Amino acid sequence: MKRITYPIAVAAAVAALAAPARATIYGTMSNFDVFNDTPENCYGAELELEGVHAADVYNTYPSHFDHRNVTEYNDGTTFGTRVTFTGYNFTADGFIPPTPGQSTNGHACVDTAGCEHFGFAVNTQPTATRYFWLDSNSQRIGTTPLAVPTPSWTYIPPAGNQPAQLQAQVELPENEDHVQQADAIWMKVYKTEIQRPAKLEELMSGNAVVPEDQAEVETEWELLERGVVGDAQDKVNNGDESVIRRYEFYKYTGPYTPEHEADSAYDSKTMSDPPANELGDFIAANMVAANLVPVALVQGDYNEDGVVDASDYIMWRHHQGSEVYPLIDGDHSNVVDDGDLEVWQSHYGGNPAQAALAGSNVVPEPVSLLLLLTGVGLTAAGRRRDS
Ligand SMILES: [Ca+2]
Ligand SMILES: [Ca+2]
Repeated sequence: MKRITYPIAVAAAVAALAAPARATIYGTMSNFDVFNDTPENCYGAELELEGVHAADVYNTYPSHFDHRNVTEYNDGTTFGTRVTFTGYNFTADGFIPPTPGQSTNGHACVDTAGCEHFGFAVNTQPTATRYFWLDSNSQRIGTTPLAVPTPSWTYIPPAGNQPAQLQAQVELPENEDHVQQADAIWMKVYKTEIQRPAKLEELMSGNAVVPEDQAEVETEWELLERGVVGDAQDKVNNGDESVIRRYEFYKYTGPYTPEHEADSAYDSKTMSDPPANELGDFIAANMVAANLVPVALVQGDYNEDGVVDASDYIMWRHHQGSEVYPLIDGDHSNVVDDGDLEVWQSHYGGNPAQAALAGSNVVPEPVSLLLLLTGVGLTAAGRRRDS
């Protein structure tokens, strides 16, 4: 177990030192659940990625929306990309405000009404990330972003005898609409490194790449308050290609000062956990990865496993007609359609002759694969002629 303290005064100096190296992180991704904490029913969501061009958003993970729209914005001082999800399809009534005290482990909302599971993968890291719920007219509900603390990364390349270093900072979103300062929350952080790039779909609670064991605890407990930045800096071992963190957030239920600052009795030197009366419900888990080497996206590799095979066909078939799976949109037509099947076919096994044959709904034995592929290939060709 490793405990790290966070001298806030040092953070600015570290950030300044590291600023020129920002671009050397090749991809960042984030995966998490969010409950609707607005007073209204929600029908859509908007993800705002500051400092990121639309072409650099290469994957997203919405669970329950029919449509995805990606637009760039530029207000003269900052630019970025907005990814807007509409057409909520889990229930007709949108998703309702939550029951107080509900919690999530970072993947529960994939199949649960009342909350939503989000993920995104970008080729450059955003300078800020904001989330908004949308009403039935696709308008933002309120002007304050959701209270999803979002880590940002800074990479310092190796120099001389010094190994590369990676700094992760967590900042609570500003809460400008409220006269009173937002509530404090507890944060616990787990960390691991792997020797290959992480994938968005892997960043879910329970997945083998996600650090969740006590031995992988990086920050035992830290109390976050508005304006306070939590950050961790660590050496990157040779060969590590991805650094993955799991952030857990819990309610702070301890006393506050008249200025609404947390008045906690927690002492990290003498206590392993916060006092029982200060540690409230588990709010959320946020899985975040930084890929330190470029990821070569293979055309037609719709499940990101590095090869173009029948499993990519299965991905394509399951999501036909969807507008929310950019990774499967091989021909960039903004919808999963026959054009993407053609992209898959032309890269199948690196062999165009094999690619004339298409897949099945199970991964079959080699011999039956050919038969199954032939049948489905004909079906797909027939549909194209009809359209
Ligand atoms: Ca594949
Ligand atoms: Ca397409």
